[in-house]
This record gives sequence, structure tokens and C-alpha cells, in this order.
Amino acid sequence: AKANHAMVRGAFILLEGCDRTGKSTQAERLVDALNRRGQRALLWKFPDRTTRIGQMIDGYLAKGQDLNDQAVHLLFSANRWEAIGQIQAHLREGTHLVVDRYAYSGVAFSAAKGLDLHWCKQPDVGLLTPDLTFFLDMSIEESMNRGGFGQERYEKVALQTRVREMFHALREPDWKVIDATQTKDQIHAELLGIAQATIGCVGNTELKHT
Ligand code: T5A
Ligand code: NA
Repeated sequence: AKANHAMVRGAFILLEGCDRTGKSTQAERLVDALNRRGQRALLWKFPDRTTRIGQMIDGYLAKGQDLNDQAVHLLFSANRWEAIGQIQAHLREGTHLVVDRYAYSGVAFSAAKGLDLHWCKQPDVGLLTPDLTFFLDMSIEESMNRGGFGQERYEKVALQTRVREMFHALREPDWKVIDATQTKDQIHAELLGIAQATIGCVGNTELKHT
């Protein structure tokens, strides 16, 4: 039985970009701002390092454990698939989801490492599609100067440069490209305004799948 007849669903809002561009900072602030305005919103981060699959990803990224490139790619995708039931339930209940990285990161990083682009896209086919995608963009030189750059496996200038090119190649016409060199407050104001406009449009439209 469907309990969600006249219910307005939540919006799926995604933040993407290269490392250190401020995605997590902005995702948290956006969720807080929506909640303070009385709109139920939840933060969801990929990779979700708390699950068993996520712990394998964390071992690879942060603890120097080696894994085959294709296997890692599939783990990142599996980490999205294992969350999709919960994400869908929240959206159907009218909760907005602010998602910190998703399938575009999955494809951009693996393809930048040299895996076949078409192959990289396949494991994520069928996942939910975001209603709104922000792409936080800045030069790699600028992101290198941000706190913490270089601590994890993928935080190398040459790879990040290819990842950024890959993101631009994957960019869909409806992405909102945000200048990530602005102040945290400026970016937050821009994101909140656009997010609220999207929330107003989602209404009781169907959830979309790739
Ligand atoms: N990955 C991920 C894949 O290969 N495949 C996949 O499918 C997925 C989902 C880890 C790695 O996994 C790869 C991509 C990554 O290499 P992660 O856990 O999201 O992914 O990485 P994190 O280390 O958590 O996050 P990032 O490095 O991407 O950083 P953020 O979230 O973009 O940046 P944030 O907000 O933490 O800020 C970084 C620093 O900059 C400052 C902050 O205070 C902080 O010190 N800062 C600003 N400074 C000045 N002006 C601003 N506007 C600022 N905004 C933030
Ligand atoms: Na982050």
C-alpha cells in the first residue's frame, strides 16, 4: 500500500568537486540552514566509511592498503547501492538529502586513474539521480593550499588535475558550477538560495533514476 499519496517528497541535493574544495563544509552548513528554517534535511556522505564496505575503502584511501583499481571502483559503487534504500525512504518521507559526493566522483576518479570511462559508469546505472548538483570548482593550485591537502591517496596534483578535467567532461547542462574560491559565507548564501528554489519545484514529482 502506498502511504505517500499526496505527500511532497524531499529533494536530492548533491555537492561534487575535487578534493578540498569545501564540499563537506558547505554540505553541513546547508543542512543546518534548512533545519533552522523548519525543513527536514539530512546529510549523507560518500564514501560512507562507517559500513563494512566503507571500512575497506577507508583502508585503501587512508591506511595504505592496496587493492586492484577495478575492485576499488566497484566498492565505491557498492557503498552507494547499500545506502540507496534508506536514501529513497527519507526522500519519500519528505526529508531533503544533502549528499557530499556521489557517482560523478566515482567515475571521475577512476577514469582519471586510467580505467575505461564507459566501464566506470556501468555499476552506478539505476541509482537515484540528484534533483540538483552543485559543482564546487577551483584550480588545483588553490585547493593544495587548503588545510589537509596531501594526506590521502588521491591528493596528488597530477591526479587531481585529471579528475578536474574529467568532472568538466562529465558536467551536465543543469549543474550549478560554483566558484569555490569565494568565502565560506558567500558560497553558503549562493547554495542556500538555489537549494530553496529547487525544493520549491520538486513537489510530488517522481524520483528519477539514471
Ligand atoms: N572517491 C570518492 C572516489 O574515488 N570514488 C567515489 O565514488 C567517491 C565517493 C575521499 C576520496 O575518495 C574519492 C574522492 C576522494 O579523493 P572524501 O571522504 O569525500 O573522499 O574526502 P574528504 O577528505 O572528506 O574531503 P575533501 O578532501 O574532498 O574536502 P572537502 O569536503 O571538499 O573540503 P572541506 O569542506 O573539508 O574543506 C577543506 C579545507 O578547506 C577549508 C576548510 O576549513 C578545510 O580546512 N575551506 C575553506 N577555506 C577557505 N575558503 C573557503 N571557502 C573554504 N571552504 C573550506
Ligand atoms: Na569532504
